[in-house]
Amino acid sequence: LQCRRLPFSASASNNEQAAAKAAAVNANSGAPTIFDKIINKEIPSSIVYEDEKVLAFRDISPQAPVHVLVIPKFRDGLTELGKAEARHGEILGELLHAAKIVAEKEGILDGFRVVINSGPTACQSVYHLHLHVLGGRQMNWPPG
Ligand code: TR5
Repeated sequence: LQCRRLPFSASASNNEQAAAKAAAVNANSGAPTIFDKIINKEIPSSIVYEDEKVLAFRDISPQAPVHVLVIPKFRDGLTELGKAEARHGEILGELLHAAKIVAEKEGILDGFRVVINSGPTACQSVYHLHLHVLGGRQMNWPPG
């Protein structure tokens, strides 16, 4: 696996690369992830938006001035987008709408990016579906 993670303002962290590899080994095992502890407030996070079904909080390793993760509070089998089924349609729509609310709250409606990494080859490292909302700087294309 070559999951190079280049933090916005620092060099790549060996810890993060190791974490991505370890997570890939357990990919889709269905085991709880660190996000469950964030949802349950067992671990503090910087919450940007929250409702009954969705939680949005700042990424601990921001890749842009604004980097917020949007997650479903109930994973319901959605370890990754690649596991989505028809019954997930409603929550998937709500997650996208929450991403827009986050962009509005963060003042980046003029331009922002939503990213979903699905699976080890896409460098997914936490197996609880999440949208990355990125902005506050000029975004480039294509992504790495
Ligand atoms: O690599 P993928 O797409 O799976 O994204 C997972 C994201 O979760 C990464 O951008 C990580 O920086 C982020 N992450 C990981 C942890 C964490 C977090 N964001 C906020 N708070 C976190 N805590 C407390 N612990 C983490 N391990």
